[in-house]
Amino acid sequence: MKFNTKTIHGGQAPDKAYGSVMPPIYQTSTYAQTTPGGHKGYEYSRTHNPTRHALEQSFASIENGDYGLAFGSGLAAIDAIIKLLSPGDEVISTNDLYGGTYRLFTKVFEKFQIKFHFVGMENISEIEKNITSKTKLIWVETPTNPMLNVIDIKAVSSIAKKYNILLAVDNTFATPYLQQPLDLGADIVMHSATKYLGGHSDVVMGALAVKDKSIADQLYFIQNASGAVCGPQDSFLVLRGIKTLHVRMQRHCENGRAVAMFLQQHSKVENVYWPGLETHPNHHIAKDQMNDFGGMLSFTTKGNNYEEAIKVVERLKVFTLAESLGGVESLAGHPASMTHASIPKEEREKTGVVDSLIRLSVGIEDEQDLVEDLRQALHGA
Ligand code: P1T
Repeated sequence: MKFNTKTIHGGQAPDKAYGSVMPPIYQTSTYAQTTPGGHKGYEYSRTHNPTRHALEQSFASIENGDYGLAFGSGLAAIDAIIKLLSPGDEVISTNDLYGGTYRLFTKVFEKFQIKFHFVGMENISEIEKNITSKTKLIWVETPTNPMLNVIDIKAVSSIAKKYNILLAVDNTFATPYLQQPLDLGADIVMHSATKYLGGHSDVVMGALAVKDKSIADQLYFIQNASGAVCGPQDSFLVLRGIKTLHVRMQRHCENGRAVAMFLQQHSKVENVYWPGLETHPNHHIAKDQMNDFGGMLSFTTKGNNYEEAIKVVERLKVFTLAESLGGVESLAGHPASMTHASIPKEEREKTGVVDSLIRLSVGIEDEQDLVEDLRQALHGA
């Protein structure tokens, strides 16, 4: 089955009871048993729920995995991955990453003696320099949030395999429409399904997909034991969202290109970060690893002025100033004060998250309306 068919049919068959084409919303916490243990595969909805199960099969299918898992948020999915580790273990992570992931790593898991090294993985040799006998996981976000750095998953995977280290890839920005990390050698692929998979800014959810049964079994154990699962209604909404992922992504990519081209030639704009630009330092990797370049981009205004950047995002009318990304509507954010405020200023500035940085999640509205909105917002800058 090809990707555009998997989004609609992957892992799903008409419901056995009445043939409903969409999996029903099994809004139940528990299931009747005829005798203790005498049930139809479902006992309690933290452990299994048929609507969630249909969604988990869809996750596995679109990521070319064999096992899928759904969680109550992207961070809950990351939390489950880190719980594969033990005190004393070390993790090497991309140095540019979602602020909430950084906070989870440094403020929650460091307390449990897990050590995190944040490195610029655009230069692959940086990873090997930080590997010790305690390194158990490499955490890659690509493209990164918010600087849109592109990391060579295949190259990182060859290092991970050489040292027998797990490789997890946060595929939120790219989605499996653009890149399929398990096929490039990753052991675990993770999503904030809140974003493009759901696609309509109406659900908070996390997703994992893996090929290896023993990793899947450990993750299912953690999912059930820690209990950060999502409900059936949200599972249904994300299943519905995934059915249009490929058509939405196609338009996100087209509009992303139009906006990047517009910003690149604008006199008030300093830098544009979008992997599709030939001037992007990792464009060659993106071209190789991704099918297109996505709808996420960031830019800085000339003069690196905090107040000026804030005024630009306030003036936007079609773009909504909001946290999050990946929905059909265009959103704008100011990472330094919003999504990445939990990263200390000196740390975030090292990776380029300066005060004038503005991040755009380019939606699927009319391309000209989006460009005109940015033109008027930048006008007074
Ligand atoms: O918000 P949640 O569903 O828990 O997902 C966390 C997360 C994980 N990974 C990446 C790459 C993300 O972008 C996010 C969430 N990001 C935002 C809310 C944001 O505006 O960047």
